[in-house]
Amino acid sequence: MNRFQLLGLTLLAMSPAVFSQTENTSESTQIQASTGPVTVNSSQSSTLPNASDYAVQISDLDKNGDGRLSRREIPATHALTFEFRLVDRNHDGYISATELANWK
Ligand SMILES: [Ca+2]
Ligand SMILES: [Ca+2]
Repeated sequence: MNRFQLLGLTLLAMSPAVFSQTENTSESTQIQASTGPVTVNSSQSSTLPNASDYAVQISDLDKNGDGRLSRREIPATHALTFEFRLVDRNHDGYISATELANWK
């Protein structure tokens, strides 16, 4: 019983705001394995890309200053993460300023 009670409290604590602020990719995977897809569905709906994500500039996320964005530099919940393959038109693993401009 204690395990179930703990799990319930954990799920209650995971509000959409928490999901959007933390990198929860591995965390949500664990939840999916232990409790089924219900929690995962709610987390997916709460992490849909924000409209403001589409106004991003290279300099906003370019942590190493090389003028392009790698997957590591983009937050897990950012719209660019979901559309990386589409935006990276030459499939070099990086999003350039030109590719980002074409995305908007
Ligand atoms: Ca970079
Ligand atoms: Ca590219």
